Amino acid sequence: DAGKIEILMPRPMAPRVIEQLDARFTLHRLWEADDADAFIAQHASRIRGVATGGGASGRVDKALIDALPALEIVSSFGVGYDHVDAAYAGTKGVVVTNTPDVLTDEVADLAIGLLLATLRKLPQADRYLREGRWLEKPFPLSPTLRERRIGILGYGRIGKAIARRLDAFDVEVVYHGRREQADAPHRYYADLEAMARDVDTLVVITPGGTGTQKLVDARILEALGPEGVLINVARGSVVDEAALIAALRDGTILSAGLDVFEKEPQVPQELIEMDHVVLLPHVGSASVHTRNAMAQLVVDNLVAWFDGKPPLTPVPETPSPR
Ligand code: 8YV
Repeated sequence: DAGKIEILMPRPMAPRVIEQLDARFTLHRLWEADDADAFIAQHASRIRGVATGGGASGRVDKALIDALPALEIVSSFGVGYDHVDAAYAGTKGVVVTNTPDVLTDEVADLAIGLLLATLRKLPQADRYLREGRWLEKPFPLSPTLRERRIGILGYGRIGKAIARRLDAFDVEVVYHGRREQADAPHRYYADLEAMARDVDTLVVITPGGTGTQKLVDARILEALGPEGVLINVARGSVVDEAALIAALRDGTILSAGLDVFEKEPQVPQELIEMDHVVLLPHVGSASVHTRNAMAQLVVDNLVAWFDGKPPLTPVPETPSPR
């Protein structure tokens, strides 16, 4: 393999990523090393790219970036890249890429499904039937999407796709984000609490990371009110989970549909025991079709870069690459 460009993969990724990287590069599988630090030290001077799938074992932090002096690019799986210190990578001239666009519709579809499942209690109704309880009496009437006012927290690519879908459901949609967006067909709130007061349904689809830590806290949940429904398809870190559990327990809000949690895959027992919430194991983008497209984009970013071309989907922290 002399002369091949060397890539580090901290944790296992999809077979199609591994196969394609193996064919083109020398791929170092960090998870197979007995001593990760020694392994990195041994290969560090030649590693020019990192491919990562995120999660705790896929973090690319300052320490890893500093340990790889020849590093040029971090190709990360997922649109969210809070597991990569992209700001620090930027200061070192290291390109960071993510996998936007290819998952936008999939995550927006899931958000709508989760919203409807939560309001109309679809998982509960399924359990009810299987338990034979329909034979005794009809399933209790559910809350509704009708006449709801929905606030989208995070009006980026996926937030807009969710808003577009909701327009077809004839409900009022408004949004909050860092700034008002030109030509947006939905009303903007500069203040999240003011929006939470005016709506009864909050859909969280803002990036994770330090800037959005616990943005949805006890105050916001209180403002959402007793008919309030919280849908989170973003990151668990954006919601104060302890405050959410308290709000669900004491009726401060009505219910929640959650695809993400603070310490995934750990889900608080209090939530698991609540029958009025819908809980999903982070499946927003998790269809075969979309995960394949995301995996391919991880490969294509590395191939483009090492072919001397610009990266396909650099994150904004990356300083004007090529
Ligand atoms: C993935 C996601 O499950 O794209 C994202 O930001 O949260 C999901 O599509 C995750 O990135 C996998 O690590």
